[in-house]
Amino acid sequence: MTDHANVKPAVRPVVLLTGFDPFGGASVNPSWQAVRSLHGRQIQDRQVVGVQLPTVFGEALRVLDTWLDQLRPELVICVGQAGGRSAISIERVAINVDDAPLRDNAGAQPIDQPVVPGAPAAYFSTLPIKHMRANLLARNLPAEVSQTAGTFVCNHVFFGLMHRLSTHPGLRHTRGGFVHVPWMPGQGEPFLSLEHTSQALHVLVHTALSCARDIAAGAGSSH
Ligand code: PCA
Repeated sequence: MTDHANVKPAVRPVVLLTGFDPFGGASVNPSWQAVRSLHGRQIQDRQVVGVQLPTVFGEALRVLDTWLDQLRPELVICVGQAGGRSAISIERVAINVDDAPLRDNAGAQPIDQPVVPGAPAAYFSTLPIKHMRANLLARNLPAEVSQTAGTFVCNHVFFGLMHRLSTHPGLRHTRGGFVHVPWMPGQGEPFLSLEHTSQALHVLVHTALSCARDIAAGAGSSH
């Protein structure tokens, strides 16, 4: 399911942002609310396209792949909710593991399964994660680099994205990664206002487009 199925093929470079639908009994997901608020915006002369992914193993990646094929974006940032985290979490690494702590929105709960059989154990984000953290902190937005995106649907999508970008010839120049956002008000604590989460995503897109290399070009941050 996507909310923007009528988006035309790109005439200008595209930034693809994805968020998830609510899961685990919640009625909202701030990742989608924030992504939706940026849909249709121009950032550094790029067109931002926001797409909602289902919180469903397998199906989320099928939807993502369709949009990657259609848009051939320059940059992809997938966004998910991480209840309990207090900062915008810029993920460093995706692992080839599905190990669901709860059922997804289709009732599945894979345990100890690969996201992509035969694929590498892990991929690093190709976003300038330290620059992104620095630019958020400089604007008084809470930010951290996270070493794990978990083993639920978010990591599944992050891994599937990075595998696709590293293996599909048409996406060789596309950079991508994953960001977790805190709950929004009303979901529990700690929370971050939707305005701040949206503002943070805008800063992250801007930073990724501006910085081809990271501050300290090391593991996972040299692209
Ligand atoms: N967060 C979940 C999946 C969907 C979402 O927004 C996760 O962290 O895996």
